[in-house]
Parts: sequence; structure tokens; C-alpha cells
Amino acid sequence: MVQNRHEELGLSNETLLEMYETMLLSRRIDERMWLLNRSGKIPFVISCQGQEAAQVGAAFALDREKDYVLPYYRDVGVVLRFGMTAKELMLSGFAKAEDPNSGGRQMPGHFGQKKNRIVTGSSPVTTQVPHAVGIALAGKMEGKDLVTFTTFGEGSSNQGDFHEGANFAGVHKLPVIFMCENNKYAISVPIEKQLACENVSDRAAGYGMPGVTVDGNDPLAVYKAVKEAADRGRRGEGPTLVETISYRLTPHSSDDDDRAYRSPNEVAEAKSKDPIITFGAYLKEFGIMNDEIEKSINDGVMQIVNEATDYAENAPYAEPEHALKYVYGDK
Ligand SMILES: Cc1ncc(C[n+]2csc(CCOP(=O)(O)OP(=O)(O)O)c2C)c(N)n1
Ligand SMILES: [Mg+2]
Repeated sequence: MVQNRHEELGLSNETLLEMYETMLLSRRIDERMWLLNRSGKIPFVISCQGQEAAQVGAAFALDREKDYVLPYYRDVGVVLRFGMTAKELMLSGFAKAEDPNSGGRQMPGHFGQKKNRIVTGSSPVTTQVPHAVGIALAGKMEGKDLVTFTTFGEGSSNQGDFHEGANFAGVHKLPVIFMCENNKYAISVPIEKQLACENVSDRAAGYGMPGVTVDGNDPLAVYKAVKEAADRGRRGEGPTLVETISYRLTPHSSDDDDRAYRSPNEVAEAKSKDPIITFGAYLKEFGIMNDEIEKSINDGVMQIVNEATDYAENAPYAEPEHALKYVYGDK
């Protein structure tokens, strides 16, 4: 018997279907990007596949009108929920002028969109963490009702930026949610060669904040943990570290061959816990989704992905001179 967990969280059937749809849209955009990459149409992909439940579960627990997100490169589910569109993501994939993230200058996965409170990040991993802490400090000083939410991989939790940011937020009781998307690998390095402690969340104690580890394949578990962290932050009780455990279902990026360092069996085993499938089954178990609703969601998502691909493929590139814009001051 599967336990009903959505009712105690106060999530309506409509919201649950919206969560499923956002997860599915993230997955289908990502799959399309791989096809476009392998057919030579877009230069690079870095995937969200396997992490959609963590991303979407978390983003649904935040307030899109007040909170700021500082995502890392895999967070398609987070930015979709905060208002970036499939079309905009595809414009970034094709590096077209209209890409809101960087006007086609940056690699995909460098999300940034002011109107949707998505704060731009840099390529060195974990630099978004101290930025999230700084925005939380500013919010506290200005008496604003906001929390900041930042994500990073478990490999990135070894960077100094994480430790410095977590310490500062702990000392000053800042409303920050640190979410580590533990997908078991940092490119080719497996988790056991990355950490000497068992969980990334164990590190929270060193910075005076609660740390929890949850199933990253379960959007409801992640929703609950992030909601509690957001409530804590809003009450002025300080930061929280949430670790979500999932598995990177694709190679690190379109430039990586994961057969060099992990077995196809290991990947196949992880695919049997694919969150799109398990959450879909959960919704069917409770009569929230049936085959008909599933088909209509899937058809709608495919239409969005197809339209976004066509639009972005046909959109113009930036003018070459644009490369000099914002680089030097005007005299
Ligand atoms: C400071 C820095 N060092 C190295 C890199 C190269 N790099 C990009 S992603 C990555 C792996 C990060 O692994 P993890 O934090 O677990 O995130 P994942 O890619 O697994 O989601 C590395 C080493 C980088 N971008 N920045
Ligand atoms: Mg990782």
C-alpha cells in the first residue's frame, strides 16, 4: 500500500499535476537538446535528467513573487517553475540573440532572468552560494520578507565558497536554503571519493544550522523539506541545508563519455527509479492522473517543445559587434 503524503502537505490535485507537468517538460526539453546536439545543431548540453523531482519539488515550495533563486547549471526544473519558458531555454541552447540569459553569449545552463528573480551565476562551480548569502543579508537589512534558494552539486560542496557562505549565513541567521543535489558523481569522480563524511547534510552541524537528507526522486519529500526550510527562514531562524539524493541519468555533459567510469548496469538500475515514472505511478495510485490525463499532459508538453525548437532554430544570431557590448565602458 502506497502511503498518501500529498494531503498532509496540503497540495491540491491541480498542483500535483502541475508539478508532474513541470518535471515532464524539463525532461522533454533536455531530451530534445541531446537530439539537437547529436545532429550538430546545438553546441552543448548539460542535463537535468534524474534531478527533475528535486528541482520541481523544491521550486514549488518557494514563493515566486518574493524569493530569489540562484540555481546551478542542471536546474531546468527550477527555472521553468520561476517563469523561464521552454522557448527561452531553447534560444539559449541555440545561442541566439533573444536568449534572455546572456543574449547567446554564454553556454547553456548559465541561467539568469531578472524579471523572474533568477540570479545569474558564473562558470566556476559554487560561486552562486555566497551570492545567495549576500542577497539574504540585504533582504534582512532591508526588512524584506524573502528567502534565497541556491543549489549546487555534492562535488561542489567541497569548494570553499560553500563553507564560507554556510558559515556566514549560520552566524548571521540569514534566510538561505542551501540545496545540494547529490547525483553521486562529480564528472567521473564517484561520491565515495568526494566526501569523507556520509552525507553532505552532516556538514550543517558545523555551521549551526539543521541539515536533512531526503530522497531526491520524490518531489513530495523535497517539497516538504524545502517548505520547512523556507518557513524557518521567514521566521528569522536562519538557514537550512537540504541534501537531495538522486542519480545523474546522462553523462556529465554532451562532451563526456560516462562508459569510461561507470557501468551500464549501474545506470540501468538508477533508471528503474526514474522520478518521472515513479511520480506518475504515485499520481495514478491515488486517482489524480489516469491514462487520458497523462496523454493530454504529454501531448501538451511535446507541442511546447516542438514550438520552442522551431522558434529558436529560426531566430537570428546576435550581431557580431554585440560581443563587445557590456565589456568596456563607453568613453
Ligand atoms: C571551480 C571549478 N572547478 C572545476 C570546474 C569544472 N567542473 C564543472 S562541473 C564539475 C563537476 C561538479 O560536480 P557536482 O558538484 O557534483 O555537480 P554535478 O555536475 O554532478 O551536478 C566540475 C569539476 C568548474 N566549473 N569550476
Ligand atoms: Mg554531482
